[in-house]
Parts: sequence; structure tokens; C-alpha cells
Amino acid sequence: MQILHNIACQFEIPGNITDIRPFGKGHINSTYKVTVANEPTEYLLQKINHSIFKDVDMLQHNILRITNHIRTKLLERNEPDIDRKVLTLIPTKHGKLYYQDAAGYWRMMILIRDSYTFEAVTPEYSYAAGKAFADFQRMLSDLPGEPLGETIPDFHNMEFRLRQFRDAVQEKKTERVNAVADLIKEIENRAVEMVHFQQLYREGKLPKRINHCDTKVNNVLFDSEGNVLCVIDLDTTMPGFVVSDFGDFMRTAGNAGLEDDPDLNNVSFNMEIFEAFTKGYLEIARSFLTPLEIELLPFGARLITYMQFSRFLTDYLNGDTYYKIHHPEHNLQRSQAQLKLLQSIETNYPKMTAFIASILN
Ligand code: GN1
Ligand code: MG
Repeated sequence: MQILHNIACQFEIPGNITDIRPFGKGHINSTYKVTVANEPTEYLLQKINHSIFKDVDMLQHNILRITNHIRTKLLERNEPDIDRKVLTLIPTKHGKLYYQDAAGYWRMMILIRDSYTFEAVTPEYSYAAGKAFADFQRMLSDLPGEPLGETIPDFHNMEFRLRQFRDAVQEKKTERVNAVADLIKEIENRAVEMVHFQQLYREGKLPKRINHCDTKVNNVLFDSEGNVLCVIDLDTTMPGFVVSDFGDFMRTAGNAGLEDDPDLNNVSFNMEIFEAFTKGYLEIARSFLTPLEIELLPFGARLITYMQFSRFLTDYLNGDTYYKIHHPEHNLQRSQAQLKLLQSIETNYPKMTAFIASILN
């Protein structure tokens, strides 16, 4: 902890640090909560996963632009309690957006007080989250200046993810490939349909917009009454397809079980969560989405679940180099749970498209 203490001291925080402890459930970065003597504000110190985020300077400048822009929008709206509705980066004592030492790259931000995250939400919370994500996209739609940098190139590019998957199958870096032949088939059977929509982009029929690209339910902060405070984890906020943000919330909040549920009987798609989120999302987003984007929303739930299934399986085949794992077969367990969820979304798909048609009329 002395090392962490020395790192935390590099940032512009008042007073003496009294405690630093691990925080949160992220699969990528490592996060610690920092407490300071005689001060109510707490801070988050994060070690940025530099093997995944190669350009930390770009990453941090993106986040600064995003949070500054959202802050301006909230001020224009006379929103109360702004400091709980947008993230605040804490610079280093040298005025930099991150600190680099031999161990890697570090950043700090304020921990938003009285905020809660969940792995599962009620329909009411889901409706509020739908509005929040639409509002997030809307606020960022007029971000001035250059487009945001792609912090992870091809992040939600399904064609690219399939190439990575097929490379992993072919390279046989581990013995695992034979044991998961049935899962590999499940991916290949759906591949053509899953990449088709990217053709629509190339034909100029589908726009890119600034998206969060990691709209897991635990990336939304709620207050104690179930109002959304803000969306966190802005590392992957960059231009993409709106189906991504819609889909990742469905993949996580819409799952009656856990992302890595060891009991597949728990995993199924919850239509009530879908309906509530969609209602909230479209209340705001129908004003700026094209008819094709709206039509593709339920497809987004399939796509992102399929993508996550293939990403977990790819990592399993590669010997667990990307996601933090908690036991040796964790990525396999995650892959199986995601496939089960995907199958349940497929079963519900006609009902999902019918629901969207019904609220548009
Ligand atoms: C990662 O950082 P975290 O745990 O919120 C991942 C997402 C995946 C998610 C799966 C940069 O998100 O893309 O959907 O795990 N982030 C990155 O739970 O790869
Ligand atoms: Mg996260």
C-alpha cells in the first residue's frame, strides 16, 4: 500500500491520505478508493491497463473533452448538483491528466458521493437508464473540434472481432480449442448475419455517433431514490453505432442471471427490462435517430451479446490474456453464459421488434 500511497500523493488532493483500498468490479483497469483526513470527498485512483489502452494521452484528453462538454450542457440547463452528474478528473501536481511511473499509468477522479451501482436493476431503474444513455448520446452529439480519438481501434467492429476469434482458433495457442468445438460452431453459424450491418455503414446507410461503448448496467450511477446520476467508465466513449450502447445495456441489465453465471438455468432475457429501457431510451432518442437505427436496436442486443460471447471465447482460446479472471475456466464459464443469453434473446427477438413498432405508432 505504500507504493499506492506514493502514487496517490502525486495528484492534486488536499490533506493527508488515510486509507487506500481496492474498489469496483472492472475487468480491465485496477481501481482503488482513496480517503483523505478531515475531508468528505473521496477519490478513485486507477491504474490504466496500458496493454489495452495504448495511447493514454489520447484516452485522458478524450475524457477531459467529454466531461467538460457534458458539464457545460448541464450548466446551460441549470441542472442542480452538477458535481454528482459528471465525472471530475483530478490533475497531478504538475497539472497533467495522468501520472506515469515504472509500474504504469495512473489517473485520479472524484468518487461521486452517495452513488450506487447495480448488477441487476428493476424496470423503473431501467427506464431511467434508457433516458440517461439517450441523453448522454444527445449531449455529445455536438462536441466541438476534432472527432474523439479511437482509444481502442476497431473496438466494436464485429468483422475485426471475428478475425481475432478465427486467428485464435487457427493458432491453437492452447489445447482448449478441441474442447470447445460446439461453441466455435455456435459463433460460425451466426457470423454472416452478425457482420451484415457493417455493410450498411459502408453503403452510407448507417451513421456513426459518439457512443459510450461499455454501457454495462454497472457503469450507471444511481442515487438512493433510483434516479440516474451519471454514466461512468468513459474509456471507450468514441464514434460508433448506437446499437452498441443499446445492446450492451440489454446484455447486462436484461440478463436474469449473471454475466458469468455458473448455473445456466439462471440465464435468460428479461423482456420487462427491455421494454422499460427501450421506452426511456426512445423518449429522447427518437428525435435524433434514423428509422434504420431504430429498427436495428433489438438486433443490437443480439450483436453485442454475440460479440461478448466471441470475445470471452477468444480470450479463453488465447490463454486468458485480456480479461481479469477469477479462476482458470472463468472465460469459458462467461462464454457459456453469454451463449445462453444470446439464445434467449433470439427467442424473444420477434417480440422485441413488435414492441418497438408498437411504441412508435
Ligand atoms: C470490460 O472495464 P469493464 O469491466 O467495464 C470491457 C467491455 C466488456 C466488459 C465485459 C475496454 O468492461 O468491452 O463488454 O468488460 N472493456 C474493455 O464485462 O474491453
Ligand atoms: Mg466498468
